[in-house]
This record gives sequence, C-alpha cells and structure tokens, in this order.
Amino acid sequence: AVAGLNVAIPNKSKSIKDYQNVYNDIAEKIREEDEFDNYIGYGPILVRIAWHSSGTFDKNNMTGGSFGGTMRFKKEINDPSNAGLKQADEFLAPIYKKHSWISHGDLYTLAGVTAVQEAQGPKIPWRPGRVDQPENTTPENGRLPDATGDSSYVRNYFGRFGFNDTEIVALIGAHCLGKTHLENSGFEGPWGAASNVFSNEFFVNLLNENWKLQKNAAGNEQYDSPKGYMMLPADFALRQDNKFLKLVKAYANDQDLFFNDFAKAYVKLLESGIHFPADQKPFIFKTLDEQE
Ligand code: ZEM
Repeated sequence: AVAGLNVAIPNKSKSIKDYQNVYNDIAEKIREEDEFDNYIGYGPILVRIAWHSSGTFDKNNMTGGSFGGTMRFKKEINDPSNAGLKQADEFLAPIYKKHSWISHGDLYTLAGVTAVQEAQGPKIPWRPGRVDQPENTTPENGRLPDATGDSSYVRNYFGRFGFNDTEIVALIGAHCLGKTHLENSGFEGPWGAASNVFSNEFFVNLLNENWKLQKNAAGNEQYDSPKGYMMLPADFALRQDNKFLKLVKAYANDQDLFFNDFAKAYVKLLESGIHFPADQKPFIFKTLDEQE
C-alpha cells in the first residue's frame, strides 16, 4: 500500500465483459430517456455527477475523491453545489440494482465515461476497484468550485488536485455538454448549440461569440451571446489569462488535441486519490454504435 492513498481492489470475479454490460445498460438508458431536460438527455448530468463525486479530492490531506462513493449519502448529494444531481443518482439506481456487485464510486465514474463516449467524445480508459466507504468518510460540503471565480481562483482551485494549466483548460471544455439551470446554480443557459455532442464547441464559442456581461433573473452576472449561449465568470476567466487563452485557442483550432488532452485529464480527475495496482490495465469500452 502507498501511504495516504486509497488502494483500488479490483473484483477478481469480474472481467471487462461485466463492466461493458454495465456500460451498455447506462448507454441504452441514455438513448431511451432522450426527452430528459428538453431533449438534451442524461449524458451531461452523468458527466457532472462523475466530476462532482471526484471533485471533492484534496491532495493536501488525501481526503475526498471518487473512491468511497460517498455521493450516495445525503450529506454529499445535498451539498448546494450538487443541486440537480439527484436526477443523475435516480437515473443510476436501477442500473445499480441490476449490477449490485459494483461499487458506487465505480458506477458514478463509469457513468461519466459512458456519457462522454456515447456523446461522440474520446475514448476514456477506465479502471475499476473503488470501494464503498462508510458515511463518516463523507467530505464536508463546499469543496466544489465557485462559478464566479477569476483565473487565479480557477488555477488555485485545481491546484488542490495537482492539475496544470493544460489539464484545467481541457477539463472545463466539458462545458460543451449540457446547460446551466437557474433553479440549480443561479445561472441559466447552454454554452453552445449541440448540448449533447462532445466537441470543442465550448472553446470556439468562448473565442468567437459576442459576449456581454449581464445580470440574469437570479441576480447573478453571466456572459450572454446574441445566439443565446452563456459563459460562467469562471469559464470567461479562461479568456482573461494569457496562459489559459493560448490553450483555448489551441483547442478551438484542433479538436483532436482537445480530445487527447481531455481524455488524459478526465482519467486523472476520476482517479484522484486512488492507487491502482501496477499490473491493472485500464479497460477501453466499445460504444453502442461499435457493437451494432
Ligand atoms: Zn461544470 N458546471 N464547472 N464542469 N458542468 C455546471 C454544469 C456542468 C463549474 C460550474 O460552476 C458549473 C467542470 C468544471 C466546472 C459539467 C462538467 C464539468 C454548472 C451548471 C455550473 C454552475 C449546473 C446547473 O445549473 O445545473 C465550474 C466553476 C467549474 C470549474 C472551474 C468540469 C471539470 C467538468 C467535467 C469534466 C457538465 C457536463 C455540466 C452540465 C450539467 C447539466 O445538467 O447539463
């Protein structure tokens, strides 16, 4: 064991086939329930629950992260930063019931992997072995980022995971998916036109739209464009810092570069605080399309 790290314990009686079956059930349910959130579907909210279940990690004391699956407890799902994510938990409940051998941490992260791949995003290598931990290991509320932060806030926030500028900018590119909801976060609107397709559209829009800082119906300032897109102050911060801006431009010009960097950073995010046995090879799942 490595001091302070949670050590993954892969279930020896399960193979990639078992996890591909879970993947397929999640992917088929995303397809079937496509009317969710005005036909955006469940993909974006599944990416968000994977990120928030990992986003409690703190490398300074090695607490939080996806390992313990503590998002299943009231204290964590009721964190105001997690508003709306109950719908993702409810979506996953029947999947868990059918495959109850899987840990919650593995299920939340596998759902986030499935959602990215099924939205035509990059392949996300994934390793199982997270182990459910008891309720008293649930991290305190307030570890997720503040959407009103500026560039130094964003850089400093992700420093808690040990992420560099490339990893930070690539990860926030996940805002190509889904939208903000006034009732969840006090912000409103999508980042682009194709809210259920994983692409570099976030970066293209961030650079090219005509943004105007406006107060929304909840009284919060957000950047709005004539096409009806929005950016959070923390998104716009990626334009206001020269090192971030260079990466935004690179990803807007080269979707393959974005896909590559995103996949690496997302794996790191979902595995934050976990030590995997050296010989444990990641699984790469097939999309539903590839299996047809
Ligand atoms: Zn988000 N995010 N996020 N994010 N996020 C929202 C929605 C989504 C921030 C943030 O404040 C918000 C990352 C980083 C950061 C997704 C994925 C990832 C919303 C809107 C807010 C306010 C919630 C609502 O109203 O329903 C901030 C400040 C971030 C960093 C600085 C990272 C990293 C992500 C994944 C890798 C996704 C997919 C959504 C859309 C959810 C949905 O329901 O449509």
